[in-house]
Amino acid sequence: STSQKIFTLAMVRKTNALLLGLKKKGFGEGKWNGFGGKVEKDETISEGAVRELEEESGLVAKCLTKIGILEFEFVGDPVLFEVHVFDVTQYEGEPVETEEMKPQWFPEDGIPYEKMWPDDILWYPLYLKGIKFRGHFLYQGYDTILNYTLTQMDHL
Ligand code: 6U4
Ligand code: NA
Ligand code: NA
Repeated sequence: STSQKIFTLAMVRKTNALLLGLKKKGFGEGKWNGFGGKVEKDETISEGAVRELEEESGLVAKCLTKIGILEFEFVGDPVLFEVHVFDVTQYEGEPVETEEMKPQWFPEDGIPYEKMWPDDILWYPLYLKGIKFRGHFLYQGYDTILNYTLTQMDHL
């Protein structure tokens, strides 16, 4: 039987720049990524997004907008990973390096896709244009997308 794990991914933006974190350990180690993690039993998905962003970057989100839902399957793994993606345009604090992440601002035309999950180059352009989306990706290992769907959404 298939089980499902729910994750958050917070995308932090300022004018023409995006904050990414270099993941120092765990799932996605060595990749540049948005900030997030597993949603816990006692919290909503939005609460999880706010908590994980603060744990990993030091920033406190003041305004979150859900912009996408991404599903990941890995060949040989029965778990379906569901990642809820949020745009964070208002926050308090300054990014700090944490145990998990090293934060850095990137210009929108200088995103380091070659050091990111291979699905990111597919959906970031929608995100950066303000288009909501739903995606499903079948991975073989962590580097190869065997097939995927990506759909623009009016509502999530
Ligand atoms: P623990 O176990 O508490 O240390 P936790 O921080 O809860 O870990 P983590 O860091 O394993 O969870 O969560 C994975 C993070 O990676 C989430 O923010 C979702 C994100 N993520 C997963 N697949 C991704 C992908 N293909 N593209 C992407 N982000 C992805 O941009
Ligand atoms: Na995390
Ligand atoms: Na966590």
